[in-house]
Amino acid sequence: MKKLFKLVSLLTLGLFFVACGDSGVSEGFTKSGKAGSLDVTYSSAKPLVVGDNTMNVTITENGKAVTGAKVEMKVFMPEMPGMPYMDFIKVLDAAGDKYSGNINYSMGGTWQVKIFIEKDGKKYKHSSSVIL
Ligand SMILES: [Cu+2]
Repeated sequence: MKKLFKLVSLLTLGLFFVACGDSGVSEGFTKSGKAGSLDVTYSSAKPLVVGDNTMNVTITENGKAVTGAKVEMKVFMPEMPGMPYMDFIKVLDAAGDKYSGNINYSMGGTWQVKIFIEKDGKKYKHSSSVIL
């Protein structure tokens, strides 16, 4: 019941953000793409910041939610002059059709994003990037 309330709160919050999207205030982050035959969306209710971010991933196949998958999110920054390679890897927690977890972006700049999905013995990969 508590979970349901939380979900409803999040949905309400989501609607609020959509409704207020034009103001540019408190706008979240969303990005979508493919992982083989899967459609992957990853998002954050708040704009991405340097440090901790709660990232949510939803996956569909032919418009149908993919549940029971193992979803791992990896963000990394290649080595640059004066900066070593850095990454952050997390197996996301599954709740129904939503996978979520904390991702720490340790500095500003462009982060490569990989989302690894294992479902029914098959492996999929979504490649993306975010700029902080
Ligand atoms: Cu860097």
